[in-house]
Amino acid sequence: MAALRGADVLARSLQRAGVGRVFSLSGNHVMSVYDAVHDAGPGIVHVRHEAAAVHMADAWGRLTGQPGVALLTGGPGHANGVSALYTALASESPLVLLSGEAPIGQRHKGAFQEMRQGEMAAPVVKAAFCAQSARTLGEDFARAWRQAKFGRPGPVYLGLPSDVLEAKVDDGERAVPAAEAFAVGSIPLGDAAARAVLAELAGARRPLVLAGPAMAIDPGRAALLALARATGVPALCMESPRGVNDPALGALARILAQADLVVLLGKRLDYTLRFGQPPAMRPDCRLLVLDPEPEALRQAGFVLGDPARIALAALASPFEAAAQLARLARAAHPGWREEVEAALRERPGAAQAPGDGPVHPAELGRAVQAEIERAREAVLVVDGGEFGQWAQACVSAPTRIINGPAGAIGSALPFAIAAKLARPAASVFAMLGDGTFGLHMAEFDTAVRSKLPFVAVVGNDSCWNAEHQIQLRTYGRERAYGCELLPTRYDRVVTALGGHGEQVERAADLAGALSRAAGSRLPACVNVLIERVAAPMVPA
Ligand SMILES: Cc1ncc(C[n+]2csc(CCOP(=O)(O)OP(=O)(O)O)c2C)c(N)n1
Repeated sequence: MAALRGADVLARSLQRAGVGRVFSLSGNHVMSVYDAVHDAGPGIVHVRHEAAAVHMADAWGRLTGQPGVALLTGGPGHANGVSALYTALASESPLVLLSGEAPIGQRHKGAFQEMRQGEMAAPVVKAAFCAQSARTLGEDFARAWRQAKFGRPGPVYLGLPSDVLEAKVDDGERAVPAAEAFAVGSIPLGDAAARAVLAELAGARRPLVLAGPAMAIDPGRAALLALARATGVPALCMESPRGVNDPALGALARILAQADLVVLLGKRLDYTLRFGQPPAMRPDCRLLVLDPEPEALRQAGFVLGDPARIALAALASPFEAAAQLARLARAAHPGWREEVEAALRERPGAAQAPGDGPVHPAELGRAVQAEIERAREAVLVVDGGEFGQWAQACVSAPTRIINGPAGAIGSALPFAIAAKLARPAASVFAMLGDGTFGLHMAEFDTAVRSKLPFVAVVGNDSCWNAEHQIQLRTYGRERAYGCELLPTRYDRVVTALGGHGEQVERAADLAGALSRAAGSRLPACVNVLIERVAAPMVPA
């Protein structure tokens, strides 16, 4: 039987898991893996910044349900990727980060780029560990894969010392795990607990089901819709860093303040729900906590400070629990679901009339919506900042991914590139502010090289406006300082990198520019000069 290097075992294990692409930036420690995938294993999308590779793996995980895989080099390469793990962690997105590490044989001797990489990743992953031998590397990868998917999904870090990658294993094929090693079970909600939940729902007047970001994916939204239909109880997903002020959830804050029972379906009781305290929630609002992690059940009582408000706490995978409840339910609560759905559709400011000056973000939103509706299949990607909130309020698509509860800006361009890879038939639109565009604009080169067209719509107000708005609100106009940007031609940056670029200064020119960009079959940027306005807000 043939001997294989650890790198070959890894490449074949990736293949066995069904990984078609890894998102990577090269470096000394992992060149053996590049060599190994040349023969067997996934293709490589080679990016321009390590954080972009991690963001791409994150989007891949959200769109396919299978962990996205990022492959980085050791030391500074790994460090560059770490901050993007936080976005995946907060969005509960399954991901495996593989980073090369200094050889085990040189550890503590001052090896090139030696760094405590697992410790560096630990606060922003579900688990972090390091491969110890070529023979067990395949099993390590399968373990990382299962951990990324199981329970509350999230990122897992596996370190790859370069001497482990280069070591030979006799009979190497046997070190590649069987397909079953990548299978993941789930945690069912028992029938008794399900009936108890349904009895509580039946006894409540204004119940709500709130799901966590793990369900903000196509099958999750479908499961929540089925649950709402079966129970008559509004069931929605919270994934915005603005929590109850999520611009895509209209008057959620008003509705939540009326609820007498809230089911947390894998949804953490955290800042997004104002910790369950009045006035965001009624002091007598009871909670049912269904979560795949025992720690989250304990945490809810701690955060609330009043365990008596928790009527029931049970371990369950949210998908399983939603299906189980829908199967056993009988619809009730006539009128309440309709009232909630109407409130969630409220969009103050969205009907903004066209003016003569710079384009209002709501107008831009309407133009993008029209383009999305023309597409046979569309994915909408939205980043943060004030423009991101307008986009989330005014634009929708059957599949949408946003920066998520982490509240970090910068993921939209990498997300869009991975989205085109995950959904080749879809038209992909990314909406982001001009400040945010700068974080990963070099990824247009990745998109051009990899032939992954999408349309980036930049709301260009020459400002880090979200922070500028904080200055206006908190310190006053005369003390607004340091958040100005230039009206840069980001469209020309994209043209220079080989893509399609357009600048739009008047609302009348939006439709033409967007449709040319979508039709260009190139990675495209429509740079729109917009009004500098605060995010939309539903009055309390
Ligand atoms: C990684 C990261 N850095 C900084 C911030 C703080 N931040 C949030 S929104 C924002 C401004 C974004 O500006 P832009 O993309 O131009 O959008 P605008 O708010 O102007 O519409 C900043 C700096 C953050 N959330 N994440």
